Amino acid sequence: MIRHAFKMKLKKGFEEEYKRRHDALWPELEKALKEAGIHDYSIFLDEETLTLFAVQKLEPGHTSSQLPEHPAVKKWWKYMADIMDTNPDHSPVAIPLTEVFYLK
Ligand code: RM4
Repeated sequence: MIRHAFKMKLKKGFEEEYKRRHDALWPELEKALKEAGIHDYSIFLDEETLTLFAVQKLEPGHTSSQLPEHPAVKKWWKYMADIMDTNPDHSPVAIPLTEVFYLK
């Protein structure tokens, strides 16, 4: 089991909107993430810097590297692009983080 952590960046003024959209996460996106072997997925917001801290578990044999090709993911990224820092393909700018501590 891999624990994968990364950070993204929210645009100013969209704190409530970001939460609102995730409270209403599309079932098709949830299905795509779970079928790719992702679970226990949290995103926390640092309200001071607008850094979004994400941490997720990847099951052995996960296919998360194929998610950018999934139609639901592409659609979600396009939908979220107005409120996050994104790459030209609408994917969020996601910077991997290094684990330095873990208490099980
Ligand atoms: C985030 C971002 C991530 C996605 C989550 C569900 O805003 O788009 O890529 O995994 O939503």
